[in-house]
Amino acid sequence: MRPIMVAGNWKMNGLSADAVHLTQAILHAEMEPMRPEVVIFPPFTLLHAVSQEAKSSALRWGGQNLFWEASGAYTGEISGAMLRDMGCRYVLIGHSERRQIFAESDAQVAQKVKVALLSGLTPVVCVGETEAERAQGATEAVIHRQVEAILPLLNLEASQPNMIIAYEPIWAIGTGLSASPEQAQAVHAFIRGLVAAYSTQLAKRLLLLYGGSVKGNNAAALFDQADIDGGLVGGASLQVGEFIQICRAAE
Ligand code: G2H
Repeated sequence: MRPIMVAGNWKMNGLSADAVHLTQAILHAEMEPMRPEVVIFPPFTLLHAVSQEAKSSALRWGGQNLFWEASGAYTGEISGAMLRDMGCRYVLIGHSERRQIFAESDAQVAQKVKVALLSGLTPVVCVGETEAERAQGATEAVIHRQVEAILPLLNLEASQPNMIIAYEPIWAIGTGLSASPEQAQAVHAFIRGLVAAYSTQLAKRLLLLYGGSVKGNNAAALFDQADIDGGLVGGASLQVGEFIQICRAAE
């Protein structure tokens, strides 16, 4: 049986006081011992505040992005070692907002996954199709292209997968219109099948998160699906009560 994970992607929201408040609220929600594993992805500026609050708890945190070089003249960028220095275990890579607004390509996503792994971080790699691609019947082709770009980086020698994949249909992000559990399950099963072509063992153990308007009232039905191992939560992760309800739906 796979573990379950609920991850909160705060995106570009929050100041120090918000980070302290949100982190303390999660810690006080009496979810210890935590099942699911709860991970928060604050903006870089809040990583220190989160780490100070959460350092002796089961709560984990990660960065929302990183750069593929280790150091140097790359103004405004953040390295894997810098994230590790902030106590991060995870890093989001290839979120659709990075792919769409900052034109990140599949090749760049793969470079970032590679450097995350070298830095000792677990990448949470986001994939997903646009509304137009779904309407054209191209969902599987898009997911296939995005997933195949990173699968050569799977460590086939390891007993556990070295990455997590999050399926986030772009038409469901921040729109309030979540994919139905059946729609999400179909794509998750497709992704697991792609991984199985590399290793059936790793495919069985790979965590596949769903993201896109996950809320307290739809999380349980999504997490009940056979190939959905938790959620990557955006807007609702900024509302304490809602986020905790989502975590409880995964317990
Ligand atoms: C998708 C998701 C979090 P939201 O971006 O990664 O955001 O839950 O607001 O749709």
